[in-house]
Amino acid sequence: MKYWIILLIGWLPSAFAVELVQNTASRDYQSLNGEWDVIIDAFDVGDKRKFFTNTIPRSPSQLVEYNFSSSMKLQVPGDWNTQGKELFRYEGSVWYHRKFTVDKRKNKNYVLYFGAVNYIAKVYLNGEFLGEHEGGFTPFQFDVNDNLKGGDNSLVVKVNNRRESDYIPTMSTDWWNYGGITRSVKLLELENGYISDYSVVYGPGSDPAIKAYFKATGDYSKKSKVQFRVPELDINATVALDKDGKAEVIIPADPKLWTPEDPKLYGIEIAFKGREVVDRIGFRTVDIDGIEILLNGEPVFLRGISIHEESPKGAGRAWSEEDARTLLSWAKELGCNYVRLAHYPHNEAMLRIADEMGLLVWAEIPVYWDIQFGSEEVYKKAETQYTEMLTRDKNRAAIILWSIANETPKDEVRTEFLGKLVDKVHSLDPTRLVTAAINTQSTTEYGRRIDDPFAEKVDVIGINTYCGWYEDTPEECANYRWVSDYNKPVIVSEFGAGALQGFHGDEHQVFTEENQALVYRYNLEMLDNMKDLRGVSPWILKDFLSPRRPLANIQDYWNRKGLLSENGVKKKAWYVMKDWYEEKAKQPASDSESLFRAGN
Ligand code: GCB
Repeated sequence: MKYWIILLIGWLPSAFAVELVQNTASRDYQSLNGEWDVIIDAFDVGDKRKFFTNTIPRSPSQLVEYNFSSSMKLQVPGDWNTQGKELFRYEGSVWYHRKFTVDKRKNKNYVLYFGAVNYIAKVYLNGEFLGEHEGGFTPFQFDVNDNLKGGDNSLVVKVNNRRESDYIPTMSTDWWNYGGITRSVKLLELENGYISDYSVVYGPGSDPAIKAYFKATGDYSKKSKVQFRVPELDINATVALDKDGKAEVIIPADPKLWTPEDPKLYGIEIAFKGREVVDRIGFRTVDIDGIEILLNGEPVFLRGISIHEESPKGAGRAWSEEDARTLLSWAKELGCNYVRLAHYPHNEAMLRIADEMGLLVWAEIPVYWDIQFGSEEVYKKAETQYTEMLTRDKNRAAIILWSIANETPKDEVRTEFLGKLVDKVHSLDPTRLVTAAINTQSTTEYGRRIDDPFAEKVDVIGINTYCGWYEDTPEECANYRWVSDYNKPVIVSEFGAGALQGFHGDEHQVFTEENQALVYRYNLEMLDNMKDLRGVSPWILKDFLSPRRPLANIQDYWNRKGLLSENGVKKKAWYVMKDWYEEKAKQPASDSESLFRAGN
């Protein structure tokens, strides 16, 4: 296809405030993963004693009270909690150090890229402070052209995971506060001028087209051209950059659309100044129409499961492609076409493999429970975390829902904060839907009423409900009738019950597998009666560590609501859910118009 046009309009997920190199896997880089030296610094003495200078004692008479080379070692990426007994419950500072060697070349741009560090990272290269990043689950980077030396370099990162009231998340969460450099570290070796960011999406309409955006960084001129190819669609377009190094283009195209059943991905190539970046992109649309969620214009029912980013083999942060494949394969085995990636941005492998496997995704940041909604500073942090996640993941077809928050108090201050964030996310990405997990429904004579004013702001309403576990008896759930004040699709984003795998007994004895299965059965009857229901993601795929779950011999600090044990052994409720999904997959996704609108 040779026909292309340039339009400079802003309907793409594109012009973001944060600088992040898109698709680092397709760049030249030196991996800085592996063994790092660490010093545990519970009392934060390292700043004053200048650990970042990595001073090596010069003579036996010189007093230097730290030494990286003789200190403890930890693997990066990886949380520290599961790498040493003394660190299991540790919350505080740990200094990381490693050396690396660079054959520094002229006409290259060097960028130091961190996949994620929980929660605060202060980064020093060769004794110089590069900067600080806040937020435990999103990437960040530093331009290191001035600080990087040819030959040996010394990199020091101070990591702190102490919880604070003005952080996101804040003091209390129902998951383990894994600290450390939890995702890969890369020294990117980029060209002098390079395409730092891009987005490629499908636009429907009477003239279907692929819309692409490119942004160059470094050395480019107004005349510089980007070559954009999608070989399978015979697309080969030459796009000129504007003075800010940006370009947008619309190319008429009729690709095979990405669906969960047939997750077709197209190879794309972006060539600039002799260097090519490659990616695999799915083309699809997502929309709503009343209570329907439309994927490529067709109603879809989201058969999902909630997932924490925890190792399939037990405790520890998951980060690898192998972990992602295991977790998402379990979701497929359960009969899912959808996953809720709770409660923070998961690693990039989860999104790329969801694209590959055909799993639709709900993504979220940890605006969880009672963060400081009254603080403008905290609001800015939420925007930053959202922007970082969106910038990294905007090219993943799998993501259809950006979730704003989980279980937040129903009051004006929070509703204003979240409303602002909805508007921001919509403006950053007009191609996807916005949702939130809401647990503040009112009680009626017959069940529950969705009437939280914040539900007005979102495209799709997420509902967390623990009927038969935290409230009411399992049997009562079947009689629940839900009404909604809003003509919008509803996803039950959480329901569930705890069970210790292998613990058997009476159906009404809590924590037995039988009881969990019972709670599931009655909740599924409740869901069968929710006419606005267009998706479900029970809580949760597998048991996960949580400091809030101390019950000895049952919980032992594991939240036991998994359909799988912490090591992946199936509980009885797994089969209840799987059977329901099997039936659901045979039914049409849409139902008649809601019979349960409030006031009907
Ligand atoms: C919830 C939270 C989730 C908890 C879950 C539970 O409502 O959203 O983070 O883990 O309940 O197990 O209580």
